[in-house]
Amino acid sequence: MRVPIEERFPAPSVMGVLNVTPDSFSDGGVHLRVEPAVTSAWGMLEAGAAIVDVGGESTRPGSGGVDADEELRRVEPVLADLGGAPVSIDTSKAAVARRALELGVELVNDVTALRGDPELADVVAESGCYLCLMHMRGEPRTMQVDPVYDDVVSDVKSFLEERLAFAVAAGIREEFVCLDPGIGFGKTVEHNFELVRRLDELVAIGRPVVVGFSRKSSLGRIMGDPAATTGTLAASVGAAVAAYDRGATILRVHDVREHVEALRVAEAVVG
Ligand code: HH2
Repeated sequence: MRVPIEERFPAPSVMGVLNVTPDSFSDGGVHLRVEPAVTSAWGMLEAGAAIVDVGGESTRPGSGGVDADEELRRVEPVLADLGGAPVSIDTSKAAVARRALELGVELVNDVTALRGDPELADVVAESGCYLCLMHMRGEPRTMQVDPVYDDVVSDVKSFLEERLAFAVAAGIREEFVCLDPGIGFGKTVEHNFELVRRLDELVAIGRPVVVGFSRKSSLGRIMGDPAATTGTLAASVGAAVAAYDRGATILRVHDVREHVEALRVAEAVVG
């Protein structure tokens, strides 16, 4: 029997990112072959990651997506080799999630918050796995074209509350769901920082909050490069610690060891 997600992932927990893709914004091509991908995943777990998030489709700004067959071709051998390890699947597709669950993943991380594939809610409900619902304005191909909100935090909060209610109505247990503001998904630099600044308003929904600021372009842009497509490791760690300080439970990061060390210090300070 699964425990509630807040017991399985006490704050701060680190989710390591493993993109089995040729084109992810910061690590495209690095883990395309099975053996290096699996070695990296074990390295992340040894470095203190609570879970490794395996993805076979880039959702970087401008990307057009891949079909389920291609996504499965990328992730299936990696998941099969990682049998027994704590792994999540970063997918919006029911077919990919179904196979990943057969191979033992414990969490489905859906950047469309159950809007991408009408069958995904049933797959999650039937398996009894954990679920991450993320906010995205628009779709990856166009999401960074002039994103506008009345109030970004209120808009994201209403969206996440609505998607949580949708998930629960579909038979998914509320205590298995975590929520994510979707840093960089249809947001300006200022939107992203405001979401972290006012994270307590999202924490108030009552579900654990995931924040994935790692390496994202807003970190490079506030350093003064308006054309930055990534941010540095140090900037990523700063953002993760700030998010934890404002109530984030799970930090989704590429560089696990450094984040685990920084968050352990931040946790000791919090006491
Ligand atoms: N960010 C990315 C992908 N999936 N999932 C959640 N829950 N939160 C995020 O912030 C998030 C996510 C984008 O980062 P990455 O996976 O490194 O890049 P790409 O989509 O290009 O593969």
